[in-house]
Amino acid sequence: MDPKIMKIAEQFALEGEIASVNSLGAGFINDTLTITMKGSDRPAYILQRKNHNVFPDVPGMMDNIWRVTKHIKAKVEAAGGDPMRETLTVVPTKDGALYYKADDGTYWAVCVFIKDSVTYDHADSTALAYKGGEGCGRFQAQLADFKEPLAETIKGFHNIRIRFDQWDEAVKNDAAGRVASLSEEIGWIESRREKMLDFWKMVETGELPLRVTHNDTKLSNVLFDKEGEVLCMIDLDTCMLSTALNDVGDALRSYTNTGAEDEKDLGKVSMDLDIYKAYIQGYLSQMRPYLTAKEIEMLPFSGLYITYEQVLRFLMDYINGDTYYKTAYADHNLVRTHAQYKLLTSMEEQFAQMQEI
Ligand code: GN1
Ligand code: MG
Repeated sequence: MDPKIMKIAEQFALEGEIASVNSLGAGFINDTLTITMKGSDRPAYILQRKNHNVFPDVPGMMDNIWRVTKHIKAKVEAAGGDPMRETLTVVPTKDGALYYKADDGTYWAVCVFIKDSVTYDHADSTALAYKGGEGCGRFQAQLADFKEPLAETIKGFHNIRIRFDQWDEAVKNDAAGRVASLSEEIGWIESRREKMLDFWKMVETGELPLRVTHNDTKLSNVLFDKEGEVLCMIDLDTCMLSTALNDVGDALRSYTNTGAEDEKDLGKVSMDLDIYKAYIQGYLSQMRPYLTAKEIEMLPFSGLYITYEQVLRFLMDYINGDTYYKTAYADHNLVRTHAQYKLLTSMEEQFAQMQEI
């Protein structure tokens, strides 16, 4: 075991003695490890290196997570649930801080590992999509009365106006010298610019209200128990104020895709309408009492909005020379761009049916 990692794990107020720390993999942004304590063969904690380039304000981020999970715990307790399983539990350092800054400048945080839980990468049944929608809807509903200020952990995260500022800059700078070869892909972004800004204007004017949202609602960020019931939403790094529709849109982007996010065979990529319907039903089972008529009207478009934004983000990272997302091979971000664009066009083709549902 890496003694550096061991030393970091030892900074936290863990119960017992550490037996081992192992990599858990996954995520594009942070590095995630599990901590197993002596006398047990199962992990007791999750240790994460928080990506400080992506999250410039780690203290603000951890403070958000602390307060949001505290709020949810009170809700779970009032409903007779288990507050240690139905939301994340942040474990402070021995000094009482919510994160640890190591000598090399890296930032670390620990939460309790929720035992007997599962995550899924693909929504291959409508039942699973419904449950995921329910989980995300419950998270938003539990936080509907959370009125404390929250740090904006990534500035303009799902704000397409800010994304266009970054985009224009990236295309102008052409850091990796790739722009000349990308005229078709850049055209995909430009041809929809006004339409996407029109949606965001509704957030700017208040026509679509701000709520406490998760902002990274892919299926693998929903934790299930072994019986298939949702325990809680995990990966709360991007929890902040936005429109509720961004959570729906990001989930639709992830759940309804019949292919992988980075699928090379575009014939495999499309939007599954049955999964769409099931997700929306699950979500509305929790959130319908809170949503305005305008929010409900815009549910279908939210899928297009976030999928478009993801096309832009992958392509922008490719233009910038792959500085944001972890990549596994040279053109990975371009492959992701094409696969997400295929999904976007599939949503556009089925938009009338989405609205009907
Ligand atoms: C990133 O790190 P991960 O896998 O939770 C990204 C999301 C993207 C997603 C694409 C903070 O999520 O916004 O939708 O990759 N998170 C951040 O798979 O940028
Ligand atoms: Mg994430």
